[in-house]
Formats: sequence, structure tokens, C-alpha cells
Amino acid sequence: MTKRALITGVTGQDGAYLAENLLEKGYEVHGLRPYSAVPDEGRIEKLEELKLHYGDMIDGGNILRLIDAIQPDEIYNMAAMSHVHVSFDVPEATANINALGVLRVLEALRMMGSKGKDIKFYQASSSEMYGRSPAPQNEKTKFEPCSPYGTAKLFAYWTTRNYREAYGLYAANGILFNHESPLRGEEFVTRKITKAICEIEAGLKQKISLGNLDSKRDWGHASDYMEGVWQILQAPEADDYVLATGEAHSVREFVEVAFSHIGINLAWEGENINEVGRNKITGETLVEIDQAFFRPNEVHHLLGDASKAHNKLGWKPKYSFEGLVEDMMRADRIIDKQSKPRAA
Ligand code: F7E
Repeated sequence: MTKRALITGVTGQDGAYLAENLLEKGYEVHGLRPYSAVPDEGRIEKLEELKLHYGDMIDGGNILRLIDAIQPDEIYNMAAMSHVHVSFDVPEATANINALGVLRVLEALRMMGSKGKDIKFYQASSSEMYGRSPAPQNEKTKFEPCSPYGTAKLFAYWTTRNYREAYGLYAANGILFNHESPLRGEEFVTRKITKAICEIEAGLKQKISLGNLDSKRDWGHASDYMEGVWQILQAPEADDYVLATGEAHSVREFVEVAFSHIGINLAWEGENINEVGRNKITGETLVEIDQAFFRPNEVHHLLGDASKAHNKLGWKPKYSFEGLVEDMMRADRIIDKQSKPRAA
């Protein structure tokens, strides 16, 4: 029998990769997206079989009606206000979507009684919940979130566990470390870097402005992680799993590796806000620091230990750090696509 999946936040990076993955596996896939006056379907345009519905995490009645009408076998909650820095500006909206939104879905499942118990629920938890807790982090590490995004995600994490224990729902958390791809939003640091470097190469931009270069992240590829997310819901018992590569790199290293793809080596000069990255050969300034990109509170070092997912689910990411940067640079290259010579 064809399995039916419901993905919230289907227009985002993760929603798009997951929808494609599940369609390939033969699922009937329904996607929820909030109403937006500006078209936001770019990432899912090619997924013709995907069935779209208007759904909003701040509307409990809408969520209940949709789940009841679609009767999915699996629900993947990928909807979120996902930008950590922006969450400091809109903390209440972040909590409403990222924390209470999850409660609304779980309440809908609870209200559906025995029908709700047949539906598996996946919550997109985040490594941001670890905050300042020392690396490496795994399922047993203490949570110490330090952003409105992190605290809202932690509420959702515990609510998922609590509904599993209290009401016998199949409700699982995937604690995903940063995962990137050519579909990553341009306001996240990796995509901001690859896109800007390709624009510099094409002569459309002169330099990139960044914030904290020394912050370290465990970056994987979203396509690997969405396969892991599916595997989490195939386990006989609902449980919580970290998905990570086990390798951390600084923002600075990401910038250096990405620039190497257009044949540029960087030399760093100066300190703190006055630091710049120059082209080693020409001396041209290509990276500068802008205070506006620093957060009121920073998570310095995230490095995941995904042994549990390896051992229990057999999950292992395919992409290396270098492979990830290469894939993102290949997709953002303007010069190669137009087959023009490189800009000087
Ligand atoms: O920042 C530093 C910044 O915005 C990464 C989300 O998917 O992963 C993501 O959250 C690091 C931070 O991602 C800039 O300070 C420096 O230390 O790419 P990001 P994030 O905050 O780690 C987690 C797991 C999630 O769950 C989130 O939804 O890079 N950084 N300069 C910068 N960051 C940005 N955005 N822009 C800069 O110019």
C-alpha cells in the first residue's frame, strides 16, 4: 500500500529535499506551506506530484483539519522560523511557530485518539539547543540554548518526548547539526559565502561582509540528512537521534575552501572587527568584518557525535566537508554556467 506523508515547511531547503526523497521512495507526499504574497515555490517547482496545501503552524484548527483530511502515515515537521540571528528580533513569533506550533500538531494527534496513534511524528530538533554545552555533543549532552530559536526548539523537543511518554504517540526527534546545500537560504553563512564568491568571480561584487569568523560548525549536506530523517521514522520504536558528520570547521575555513575553488588563496590581516581577508597575490580585500552580523549571544562550537544513528539506524553521511563546499560552489558558479572566461 502506498504510504502517505505530510511535510510541514515543504518550501524550505529540508522540506524540498525530503519531499523529493519520499516521492522517489513511492510515497504520496502532501506539503504544507504558509500563505505568502511573494511566490516561495522555487525549490519544489520540479516536484509535480507533490500535493500542496496552505497550512500554518500558528493555526491549530487548520492543522487538525488537514491531518484529519489527509490521514498521513507519517508527519515530518520541518516548518520553523529558522534563522537564529533573526530570532533575537522576533522572539515571540519564533516561540509561537517553533515551540507552540509543535504543541499544536501533537495536540491534534492526541485529539484524534486511536487514529492519531497510528501516525508517526518527526520533530526537526536542532543542535542549536546545545548552545554553550562543550563539544562533542550527543543525545546525552546537557542542553544550554542561548538564542530565542534554541529555547523554542528545546520546548518542542521536550514536548515531543513528553507526548510520546504520556500519550503513547510515535513521536521522534532528530537533533540535526547544520546541514547545507545549493538550496540553502542565502542568509545562512555557507550559502552567503558561496553565492558572494561566485559573484566576485563574475565581477558582480567586490567583497563579502561577515560576522564571527571563528565560530565552528559541524556542516553536512541536507540530502544526506533527509535520508536520515526518514530512517528515524522507520525505527520500530520512536526515539531521539543526533545526525552530524563528526567534523567541525570554522566559518574562516569555509571561506578559505570556497575561495580556493576560484583559484584564490586568502591572507588574513588585522584583528577582530578590523580583520580583513586579502587575495594573497593581488592584495585586494575580499572579506571584511561587519558588526551587524554578530549575534547578541553566540554558540561557538558545535560538533556532533552521531554514533547512535550509525549503530541503530545504519545512517552515515556520504558528503565530506570538501564535497559539500564543492557542490555548493558548483551550483552557484555563474562563470561556468555561461561558459565565459573568468573575470580578472
Ligand atoms: O550561522 C556565523 C554565525 O546562520 C553559522 C540554522 O539552520 O543551523 C543553522 O543555524 C555561524 C554562526 O547558521 C555570518 O554567527 C559569521 O556562528 O549559517 P548560520 P546557525 O545559526 O548555526 C542550526 C542547526 C539550525 O537549526 C538553524 O535553523 O556563522 N556567521 N558571519 C554568520 N552567520 C550568518 N548567517 N551570516 C554572517 O554573515
